[in-house]
Amino acid sequence: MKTILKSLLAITVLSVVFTSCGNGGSKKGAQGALSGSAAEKVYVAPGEHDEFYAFVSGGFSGQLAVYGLPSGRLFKVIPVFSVDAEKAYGFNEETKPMLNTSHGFIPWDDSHHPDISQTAGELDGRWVFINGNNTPRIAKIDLTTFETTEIIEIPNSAGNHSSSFVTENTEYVVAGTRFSVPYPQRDMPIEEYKGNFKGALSFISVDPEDGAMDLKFQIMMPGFNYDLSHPGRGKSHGWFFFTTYNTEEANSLLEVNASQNDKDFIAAINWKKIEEYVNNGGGTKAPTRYAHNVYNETTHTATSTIKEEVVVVDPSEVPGAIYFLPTPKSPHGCDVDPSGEYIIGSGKLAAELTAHSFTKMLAAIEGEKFDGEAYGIPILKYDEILAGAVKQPGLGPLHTEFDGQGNAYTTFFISSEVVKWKLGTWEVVDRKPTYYSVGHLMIPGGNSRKPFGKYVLAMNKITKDRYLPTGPEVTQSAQLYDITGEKMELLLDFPTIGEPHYAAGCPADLLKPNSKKIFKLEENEHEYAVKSEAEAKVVRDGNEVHIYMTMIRSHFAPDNIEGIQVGDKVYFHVTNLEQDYDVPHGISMIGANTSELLIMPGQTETFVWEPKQVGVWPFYCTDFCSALHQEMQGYVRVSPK
Ligand code: CUK
Ligand code: CUA
Repeated sequence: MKTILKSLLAITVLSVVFTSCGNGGSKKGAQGALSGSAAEKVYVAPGEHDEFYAFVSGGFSGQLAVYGLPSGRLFKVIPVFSVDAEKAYGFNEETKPMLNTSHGFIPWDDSHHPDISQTAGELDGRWVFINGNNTPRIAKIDLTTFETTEIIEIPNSAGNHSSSFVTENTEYVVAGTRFSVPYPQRDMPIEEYKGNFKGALSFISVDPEDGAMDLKFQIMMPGFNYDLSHPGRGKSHGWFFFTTYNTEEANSLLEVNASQNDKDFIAAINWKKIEEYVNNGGGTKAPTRYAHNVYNETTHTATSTIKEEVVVVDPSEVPGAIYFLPTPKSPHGCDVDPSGEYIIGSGKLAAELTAHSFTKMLAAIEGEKFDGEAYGIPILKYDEILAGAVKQPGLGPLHTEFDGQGNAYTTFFISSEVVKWKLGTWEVVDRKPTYYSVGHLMIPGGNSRKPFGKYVLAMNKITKDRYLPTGPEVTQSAQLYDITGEKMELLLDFPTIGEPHYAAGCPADLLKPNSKKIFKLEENEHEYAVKSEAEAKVVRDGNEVHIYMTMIRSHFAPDNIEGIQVGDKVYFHVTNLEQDYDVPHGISMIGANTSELLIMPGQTETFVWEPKQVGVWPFYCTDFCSALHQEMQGYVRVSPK
């Protein structure tokens, strides 16, 4: 096995070399091969808008980046799991609770899979969800404000990677653990992994009205590694599918290797059945600790609550709800086509792509066509559920999306390409190189019942020589292909934030009606908000000082503040009185151990300053807001204690 892995690695390197000089056969390479029409297709004239939004995961930056397609222009980096000095997220007092966890304040994570909320299997553009891998969390971003408004920590989980995909009506956003861990978590020998470690699959309900998330139940699965997942849709609505690897339950994946077994499983979970069981009082209320953080858009303040209980379900309690579908060679991706019939498994080390049939799966369950069981969970017979396989399509298949026209597009990491193939006939119809080593790909709506099959966006792990060099670290990138014809056409490369894993895209029209939201000053219920300059004031309480400050073009009130002493803890509660779209003001204070605040119209934000030195110290507006922006300033006089 070691040699196979080694030779696969060698092929990776070779394929990179091969594709980099092989395409086009000249120094111009792929760029030179692009036609003028490619440039036209991605050109969005000054002042014009893009046709699609693309929400691209920021990987180890912990954030979510918003691009326009087809132009590839970056519009916004939405802070999610990491502090962001530009927006004061995680620095100001209002948003700090968003990054609270059962381990304390964690200012970073690794974000992987965004997914847009759905109604009846189609994108509805209300929220986008994304997972934090490292300290397991799921975040919800409100697509009227493009701000993170809720984060829920996932207990009993580690490497929260099968996440965060939504069911057909956003009944649930689902999270799965990559690592199995002792359950309950405790001090025990690692070599006793087998049988003692468990893999939690978590179902977080989403309130259809206000989107409030609630960790409804966790299924404590056998101690495999769980990887990508996707919900059933249409005929398979009510089911959820998760790939697994290391079904050997080896405690080291290095030498004992995870690939002894010819086949691992896709776990098929009938969540409707388990939901019903839980709704009827089933499951065990188990003690645990996890944070649930909510940003209130009226008070503009987040709160963090530590929850101490979760409902856990052992698979044996609900017979007939979970089955294993044997799938070759450590499957990574697990994708369900728009009709809900085909479940595509991508064995990282397999020579083919496996498509299971949902209809056949139900028949096999009905006919009890089992091939033994694992921990009491029936393993379905491979031949009974197989719909077909795409033979020798490439090397290292990872992820598949669909165009809604009967075609599927799969990424191949090792052979660095996107391969287009036909559902049902399993024939390959086109392939195009990526630059290089593509991970996920995204078609807007491509994991829903209604894909918008105009473009596919490939997200690459390696760029080598594609951009101007920037020292040892080179940007990662996305590539846009036109998929309206029989053959794909490469249109554009653009750099990304952090490592782009997955992305979610939708037509811009879906969000446009709501995406210019501003908050009404009179509805601002922030504890320290002031609604006019007349209310601005400085209040001392022992050595705490609260400054109720306003900002409007082009001054602060109060602007000259005296009576502050070394050793005071000074809270600046600053309200932006503006009520026009796109008129934020900023504020920063010399020597403050925080970032600037960038405050949106009608909102209030707070930072803390603990002056250490006597003197008269200036503050100023950091956002060029008017012709008199440079006049928007003030002083604080700091006297000895
Ligand atoms: S993973 Cu990145 S290439 Cu996190 Cu979805 Cu497959
Ligand atoms: Cu306000 Cu510049």
